[in-house]
Amino acid sequence: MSGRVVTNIKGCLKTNVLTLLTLAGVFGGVILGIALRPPGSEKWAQRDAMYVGFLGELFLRMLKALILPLIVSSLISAVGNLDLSLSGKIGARAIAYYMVTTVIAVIIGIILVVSIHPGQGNDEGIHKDEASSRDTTTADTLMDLVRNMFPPNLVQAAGFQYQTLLTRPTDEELAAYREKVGNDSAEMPKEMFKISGNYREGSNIIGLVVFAIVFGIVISMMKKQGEILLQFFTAMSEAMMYLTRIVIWLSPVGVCFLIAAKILELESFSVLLGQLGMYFLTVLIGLTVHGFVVLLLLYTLVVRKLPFGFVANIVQPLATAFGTSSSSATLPLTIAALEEKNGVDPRIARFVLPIGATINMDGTALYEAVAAIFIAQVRGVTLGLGQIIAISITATAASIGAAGIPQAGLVTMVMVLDTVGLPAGDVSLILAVDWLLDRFRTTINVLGDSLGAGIVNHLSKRELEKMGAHDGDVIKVENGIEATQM
Ligand code: 7O9
Repeated sequence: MSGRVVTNIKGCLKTNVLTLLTLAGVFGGVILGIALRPPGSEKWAQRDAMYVGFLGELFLRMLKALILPLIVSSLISAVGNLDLSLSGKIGARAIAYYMVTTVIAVIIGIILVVSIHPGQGNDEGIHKDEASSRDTTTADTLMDLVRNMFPPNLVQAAGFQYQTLLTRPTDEELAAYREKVGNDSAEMPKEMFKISGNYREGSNIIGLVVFAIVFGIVISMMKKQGEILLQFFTAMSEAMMYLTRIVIWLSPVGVCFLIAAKILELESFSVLLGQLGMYFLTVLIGLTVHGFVVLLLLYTLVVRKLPFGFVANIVQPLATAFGTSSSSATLPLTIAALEEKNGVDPRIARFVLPIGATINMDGTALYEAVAAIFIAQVRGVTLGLGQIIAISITATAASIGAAGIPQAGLVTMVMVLDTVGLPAGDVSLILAVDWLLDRFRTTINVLGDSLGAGIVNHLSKRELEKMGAHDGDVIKVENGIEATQM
């Protein structure tokens, strides 16, 4: 017994050391970047920056390797280990939390951008790239999202996402169209372009998540017959967490070099102080208010406990989210921190967090709403209440669907701009600061997912206890067997 206490204390010390090291990695990366490229000097050649970022790149590759087997096995094992009615309840609680918090995030963003008014109504001085136009319509994008939920081939879904393609008319077709409408400078509307589809590189995470959840439900309905599969996926999920606990130790170094390399290849820092400065600040204030006031308040009210200990325990994944700007790459570390330090039941963490990483992006929703209205302000377009509501709805939808849309970052932003008739190319107005805002909003995304898991865990505690204690390793399969025998 005392041996266990000693190992517990050792483990506790170990994990805090890791948190401190990761934070040191973030600051070390900033300092290293600035030291290698003093303010005012030219950006580094891409190749040289790549050398500096190499260790960070390796770290990111290792994390990404964990994601696919981890989410599939975790979801199947978590859903399979729960009673059907209970997994339904837990899922509903999580979805309710995601909806409420995302809507609040968008509202905060809109209130701030309308009252701060960062776009002065002239676009001089903002660096513009060549406008990139996109042919697919918003309806196409949303239907692709639904198509991606049902992949026809699971092996293909591990590497490719479906995307609708519209083909512009050939010269002859255009001429025929112009003749028909009797106007020789008319453009053919997008709706008349030829439709085809192709598979783009990038995992179809939404499809895999949907399949894994349904598969978990089926295994749980099969009772005894499904036990061997449940054991397999539970052991798989454990193995991936073991791997995570190894890779986690690379995060200080990885985060440090990722950030340093990013600083080396930046165009310039001055955009942060110029016209985009106010926009940058607006998003940053919004993210801070949402993440550190609203979400923490919500946690305190629901769980009836101060949230600071909980947050202190997830600083390590938060710092990694900042360093990698990817909430999915951070997911293994988020699960580990919640289970091992915050005592969240693995059946909750492994069920709710992969879904949260996929569809719950408060920071992204807030950012997209602010960005669209900022661009309208810069363009001198006045938006009515109806248009602002339309932006909120699309920004919410875009944040939920991002993982199911190929090339989500740009595409979803264009979708939001589209709702108020702003041209796709205007995305380029904000690209200069996007890399940094991405890091901040990813951190808030991970914070939102984690607090959500904590809240759902609290709300579901009694039901979980009724189902049987659970201690996070393969033993839980036995609980599953007991449950099915009753
Ligand atoms: C941000 F569930 C998982 F973990 F397996 C999972 C894997 C991949 C979940 C999601 C994804 C995924 O591909 N997500 C995705 C997210 C794809 C495209 C865009 C985004 C949006 O990302 C955020 C943003 O840009 O605002 C942010 N960088 O949270 O990672």
